[in-house]
Amino acid sequence: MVQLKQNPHPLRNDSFEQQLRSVSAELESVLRTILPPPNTRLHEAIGYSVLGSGKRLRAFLVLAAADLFSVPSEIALRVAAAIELIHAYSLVHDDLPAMDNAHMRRNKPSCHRAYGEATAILVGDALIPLAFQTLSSLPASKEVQGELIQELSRVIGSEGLVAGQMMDLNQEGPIATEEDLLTLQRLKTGVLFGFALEAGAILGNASASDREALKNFGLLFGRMFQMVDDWLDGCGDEKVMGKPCQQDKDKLTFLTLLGPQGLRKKVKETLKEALETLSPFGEKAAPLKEVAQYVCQG
Ligand code: GRG
Repeated sequence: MVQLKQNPHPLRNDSFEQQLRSVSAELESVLRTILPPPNTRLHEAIGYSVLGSGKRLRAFLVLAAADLFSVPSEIALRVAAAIELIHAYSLVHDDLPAMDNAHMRRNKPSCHRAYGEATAILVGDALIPLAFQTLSSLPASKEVQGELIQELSRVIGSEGLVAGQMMDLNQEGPIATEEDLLTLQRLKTGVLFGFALEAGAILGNASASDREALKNFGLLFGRMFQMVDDWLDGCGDEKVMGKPCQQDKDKLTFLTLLGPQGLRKKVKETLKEALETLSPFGEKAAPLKEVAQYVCQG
């Protein structure tokens, strides 16, 4: 059995920003126990891509969802780490010259700019099995491990994240309608947020209806997140974003589709809808409500 660190629960602090910082700090220590030591160039590049930055929203969502069912934070943090490893892989590969060709990520040169393209591809390749290894060594029942592994492999595969990336690169035809855009964003962004929430429910042996409600919250959260990301790309500050803006001005995005005012209205409506999905959880869902409101501030 893996030895778990007994720390105070990172969601037991008063302010939301403090909770997010606590989750990030706890996650960072768990990630350091999971990642290989920086004893090779590949391992160094893995650490470069995973540690030290990122908002850790997906990790926060796992912790907040798991806490609804009183799952120990030490277990939820390991699942959060697995999701953050997958997220890091997707960013490293998304930045590659054959994809978005992005030079900066998290306020520093993207992995391929720092270590070269071949190494960046291999960093992503190595992060995927590391995430699944983390789930398969989780101190939880085989059923819980199995469900997490099955669902994560589904959402990141060719009917999930990878399908979203294909669409985003126009490899499945042009993104022409609002419906195309909603599908693209659900696959590229929504499903991993959906899984973060569902993972909390799986860990907590939640009822089917609670699990569904949380997954729906995650999907709406992802849509809202992407709407705000589009708004920031068009109207935000590069220094705050840590990456160049105006990258999507020639694409169909929520901003080009709805305009700044229409987009603000849509974000508000989506927030309302997302918060409604949390009604079965009452007061206990406060951290989830706060993270949704935080994301909408942009
Ligand atoms: C399969 C190569 C491949 C990619 C999958 C998920 C994805 C497609 C690409 C990731 C890149 C991307 C721009 C996704 C859209 C969602 C998004 C804005 C991600 C950035 O997430 P943040 O802001 O990142 O939470 P931090 O750095 O805070 O962790």
